Amino acid sequence: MTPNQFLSTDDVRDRFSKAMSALYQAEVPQYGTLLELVEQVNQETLEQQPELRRRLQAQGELARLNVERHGAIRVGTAAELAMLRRLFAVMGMHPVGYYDLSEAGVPVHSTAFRPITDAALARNPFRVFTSLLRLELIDSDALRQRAEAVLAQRDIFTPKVRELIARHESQGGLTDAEADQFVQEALETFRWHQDATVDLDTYQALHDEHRLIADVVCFRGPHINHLTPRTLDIDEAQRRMPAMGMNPKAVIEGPPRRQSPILLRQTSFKALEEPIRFAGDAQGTHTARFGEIEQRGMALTPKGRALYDQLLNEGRKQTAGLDNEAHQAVMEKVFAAFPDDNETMRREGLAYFHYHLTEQGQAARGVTTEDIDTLLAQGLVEAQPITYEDFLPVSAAGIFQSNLGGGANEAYAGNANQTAFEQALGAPVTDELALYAEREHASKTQVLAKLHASD
Ligand code: OOG
Ligand code: NI
Repeated sequence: MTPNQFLSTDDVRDRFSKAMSALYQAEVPQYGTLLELVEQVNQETLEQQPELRRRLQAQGELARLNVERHGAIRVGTAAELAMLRRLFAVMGMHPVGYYDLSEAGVPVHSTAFRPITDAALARNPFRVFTSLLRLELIDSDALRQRAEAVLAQRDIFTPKVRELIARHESQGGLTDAEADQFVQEALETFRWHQDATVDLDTYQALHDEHRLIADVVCFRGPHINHLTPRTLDIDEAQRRMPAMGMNPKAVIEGPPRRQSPILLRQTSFKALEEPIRFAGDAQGTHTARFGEIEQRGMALTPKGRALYDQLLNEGRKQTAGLDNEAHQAVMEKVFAAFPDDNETMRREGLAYFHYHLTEQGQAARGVTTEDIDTLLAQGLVEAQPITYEDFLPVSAAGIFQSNLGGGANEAYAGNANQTAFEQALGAPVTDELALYAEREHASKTQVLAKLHASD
């Protein structure tokens, strides 16, 4: 069989993300309402801001807007994480970034599985924030061993999906029919299970250590715990949530509202309390799943990110306990120190940009200058901000905590261990900043090559 008889990994991902969205809508009806709300706000925003529409169109982001989602799961063992890496690879999703949540009192560390090339991101940027439970952070030997024993009993993958992953690896892809089967079988890993694998006492003991531990250990699989659409106006979406029956968390995480949005702003609504049948037939409830929305802005360079982190920390000292309106007002004041127009941010090296030729640039021949700034000034080249495709550890901690009822344990802090995470994963994670830098660099090289060509 020749490689072109295989479906592209981008198509497999697109099918899977749509199937996942349908599954989650069936499992959590409020997610369907959330999608409607986001779509409505996005439509209105695009109508009110033709300039934004033009920009998104030019960046190739308008087309992906309606398919754009991220999800999150949490797994319990190195073997589960390593197998997930192979499963996501079938869909062209690779581990990017390392997030240490122990700092925020949550006993996990994480990566994001996502597409990495310009073309794959434009097609469907589906991402899954994936956390690995850190049982080594549990103090009690007895409880840790109990959790390990429970996890050792389960297989979160169907035999068929294991077979299809191996086939993808050996033959270099999946056919159309195999891809459909893969999507159905892979979905089984992410599905919700009403039956716990443990009795109520075990659940309670793990829950008392940390709610997250019970969530990871006590079920047959790592149920998808949220699926997040991308909104163009998160302030407006948050405002409208209560009227649609959703109770948003107190504040929008991340940077404040800006002319030139940076990184990522996020808000979520509380987890649902769901009925569970425990081993031995006891009835109880568990809360795990929630709703979230996000607004994405531009990716920052290490210099821009350092400024963001510094201002975020300053802001956080002044915002404890404030409601969203007051919180945002403080953040806006603090972030006045962060330049808020694309050109200044580009010149100062605060954000990443994608360079392309203008119409005039496309007609030009034999240009000799190598200097991008000169070419921009001459109108031959245009710079567009590169969208941030990743996550933010402080925001993620806020999302975890608001949905875990504030369950933070300071004893977990100070335990970043990227090496251990990569060992469990069976591969290094890609540095997200290096990826943006590469994409910026490649666009520059391409533009210069075209302008220098003499024919
Ligand atoms: C993941 C929380 C982090 C985000 O968007 O930052 C996250 C989880 O609760 O498993 O999804
Ligand atoms: Ni999320």
